[in-house]
Amino acid sequence: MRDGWADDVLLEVDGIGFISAVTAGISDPPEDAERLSGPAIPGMPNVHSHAFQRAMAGLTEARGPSEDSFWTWRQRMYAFVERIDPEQTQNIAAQLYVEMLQAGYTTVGEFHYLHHQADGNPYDTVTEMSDRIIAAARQAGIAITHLPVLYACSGFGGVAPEIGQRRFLNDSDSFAGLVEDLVNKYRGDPLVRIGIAPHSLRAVTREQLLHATDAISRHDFAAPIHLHIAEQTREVEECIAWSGQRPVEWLLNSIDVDQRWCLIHATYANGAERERLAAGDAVVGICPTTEANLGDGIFPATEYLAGGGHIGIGSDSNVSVSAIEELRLLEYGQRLSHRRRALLANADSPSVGRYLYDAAIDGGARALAQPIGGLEVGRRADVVVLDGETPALVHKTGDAILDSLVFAANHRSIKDVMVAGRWHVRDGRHQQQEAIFERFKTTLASLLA
Ligand code: NGQ
Ligand code: ZN
Repeated sequence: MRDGWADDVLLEVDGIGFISAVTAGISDPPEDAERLSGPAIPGMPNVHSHAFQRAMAGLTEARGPSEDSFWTWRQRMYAFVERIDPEQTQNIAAQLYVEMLQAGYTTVGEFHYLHHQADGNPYDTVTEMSDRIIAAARQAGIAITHLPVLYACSGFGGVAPEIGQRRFLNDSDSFAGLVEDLVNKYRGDPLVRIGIAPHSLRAVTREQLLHATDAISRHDFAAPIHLHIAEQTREVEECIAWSGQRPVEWLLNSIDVDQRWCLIHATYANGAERERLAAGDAVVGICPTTEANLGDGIFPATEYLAGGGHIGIGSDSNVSVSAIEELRLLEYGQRLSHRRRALLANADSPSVGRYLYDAAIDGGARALAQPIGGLEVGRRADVVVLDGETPALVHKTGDAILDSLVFAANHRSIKDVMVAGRWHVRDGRHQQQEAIFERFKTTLASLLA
């Protein structure tokens, strides 16, 4: 990918699912080589997901009694959270991860905060809910960076949590225990990486943030650290009222934000904050469909990327499960606000589809700390094969394939999907889709009853 498109490529995959050789111009392939049925591109990392929210997709689109906002949506989300048990969580996540694979995502960053029982008490096994999420990823075959969330407060400066948040809460010690258990449990699985996610600056104090980063660094010094930041104007105003600083400003002034960090949303990073972010190694995780759905605002990606910033994309609330839609809306948001075209591109990469795909692969690989990021030797064989016989892609070549995929196609142009050298989607169908869908149906029936 980094070197561009090539024809007649022989891709060799070793016994543990890594690419061991990439050779172009092979007109006479070995007899046991499998011929791919269309153009192959790297699988897309999805840097930000809350799996359980998939089960409420489409159910918060009607007006409520007062003006609808991010905050009224959050009340409805909290009400939904009350009802979900571990088995249901697994069934929802497995269905979601099947859909992610079918949509071209091959690694997911699961920002996981639904830790406890409905009354707020921990499960007998504190990792129960995390175990269910990881079991779902294994069922579907998607690689996962699991990010257990530290949630301790309900506002800047250590405000006590609300009742509706009781399934999310930990203190620094119980969180360190959760992280340790998870690291020990999943150490041996190459498709599972454990990181952490302090939920937001609203949900942790500086001391708790430092404890949380210590808790993971003790086991894994390169583990990813994700947090929500500056998504809503109210959040920016409250941060200024508390600290005299904007959220991104506060974070950059208070913590060493290095390449392990992924700042989710950062919608309201101003010019100075964006420059500081772009000069560093952290990734901004943009979630265009959810940010649009929740009425957040538009991240100034044109300016940030022109300044050298790193981005990943995320499906967040999972109201939409499509890498194509996220990338398309990312560019369209910029076009609508600047009233110009072809904004997320540059002289080296004038194709918007190519530029966005490359940027999201690079930043996504870094944010999820997995050995992915291109069809290159030494990286995991996470491959998406497109259907060159769909109307949007037929007779397209080179970067026009990615432009057509991002702007003119839909998931029906995604044919086969491989993770670590194993096919999980063939001809658009996931190998386990029927069984997983049956369990999802049962789960939805009882949640909606
Ligand atoms: C979440 N989602 O944790 O699911 C949040 C809403 C909050 C997004 N920020 C809750 N999109 O931020 O307090
Ligand atoms: Zn989120």
